[in-house]
Amino acid sequence: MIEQTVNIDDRLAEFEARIARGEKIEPGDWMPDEYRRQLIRMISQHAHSEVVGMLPEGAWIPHAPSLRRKMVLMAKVQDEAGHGQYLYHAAETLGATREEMLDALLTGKAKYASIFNYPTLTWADVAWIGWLVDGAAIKNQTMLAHASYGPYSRAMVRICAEETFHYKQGKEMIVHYATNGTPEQKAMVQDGLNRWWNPTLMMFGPHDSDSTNSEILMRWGIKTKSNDELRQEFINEEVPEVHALGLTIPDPDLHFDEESGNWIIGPIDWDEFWRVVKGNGPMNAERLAARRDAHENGRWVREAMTAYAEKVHNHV
Ligand code: BYC
Repeated sequence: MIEQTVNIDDRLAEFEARIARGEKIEPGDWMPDEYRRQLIRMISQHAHSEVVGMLPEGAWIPHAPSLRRKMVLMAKVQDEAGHGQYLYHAAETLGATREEMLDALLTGKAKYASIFNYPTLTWADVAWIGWLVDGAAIKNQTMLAHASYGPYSRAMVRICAEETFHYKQGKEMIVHYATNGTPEQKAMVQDGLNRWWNPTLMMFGPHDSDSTNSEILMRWGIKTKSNDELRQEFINEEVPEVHALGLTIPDPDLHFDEESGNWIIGPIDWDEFWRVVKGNGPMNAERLAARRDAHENGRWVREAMTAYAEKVHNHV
C-alpha cells in the first residue's frame, strides 16, 4: 500500500517535471485522472462551440449580399465544422467517445461558448463575429497552442491559422462598411458593435477570482494565461482599432489608464453570463433544437457509413 502511494507520487512528480521541461504529454503517456478529466471537459466543450458556432453565421449564407461574400462565408462556416472534427478527435485520444460527447451536447448537459446563444440580426453581425468573436478565439487559442497535451496543442496550431483568415474577413467588412458604407451600413455596423461587444468579453470566462478550473489548468500547463489576462490583452489590442473607425464602444466607463497602459472597462454583467451558460440565453433552445434536427437528419448517413465500414472490414 505504502509502495503504491510512493509510486503514484513519483509518477506525478515525473509528469510535472515533463511539463516543466516543456515536453508534450501524448495519449498513451501516464497522466493524473484529473488532468484527463479537465482536458475532456475543455476539449469537448470547445468542439461543441465550433459546431454550434456554425449556426449564427450559417443562417446568413442564403442572404449574403454578393456571390463573393457568400463563397467566403460558406468556406468559413465549413472551416468551423473541420475545427469541431479536430477537437472531437483530440478528446477521443483521452478515451471519450463521440457518442457520449454528442449525447451530452444534445441533451443540454454539456456547456459550449456562451457567445453562440445570441442572435445574428443583420449582415453586420456576421462581420462582427469574424472580427470580435474569432479575434477573441485567436487570443485564447494562441495560448492553448502551447498547451501541455500534444493533440490539443497541435489542433490549436491548425485552427489558429484558419481563424486568422476568419478574423481578417470580418474586419475587412467592418472597415469597408464603416468607412465607405452608406449611412444605413454605418448604422448597421454600430448597432452590431452595441450588441456583440459585451458578450465577446464574456467569452474569456469569469474573472480569475471566480474561475474554478484555472488553478489546476495552469499548474499543468493546459492554460498558460488567466481569463482576465487574455481579456485585457484583447481589449488593449481591439479598442484602438475600433476607435480608429469612428465607432463607439458601448461602455460609458471605458477609459485608458496611463499608469498601467491598459484600457479599463466597466463592470461585466455576470448575471447575464450565467443565465446564458445555464441554458437561458436568447438562443439556447433554438441552437440545441437545430443541432438535434441535424443529428436526426444525418442518422441515415452514419448508418450507411457504419454498414459500409463493416462490409469492407469483413472482406479483408
Ligand atoms: N461560455 O473555471 P472557468 C470559435 C464555464 S469557438 C460557456 O474559468 P475554464 C468560433 C466553464 O466551462 C471557440 N461556459 O473555466 C466557432 C466552467 O464550467 P465547468 C471557443 C463558460 O475552463 C464558430 C465555468 O464556466 N473556445 O472560436 O478555466 C464560429 C467556470 O469557468 C465560458 C473555446 O472553447 C463561456 N464563455 O475557462 C466563430 C476555448 N467561460 O466546465 C468562432 C477553450 C467559462 O467547470 N476553452 N465557462 O462546468 C477555454 O479556453 C476555457 O474553457 C475558457 C473557460 C476560457 C472558456
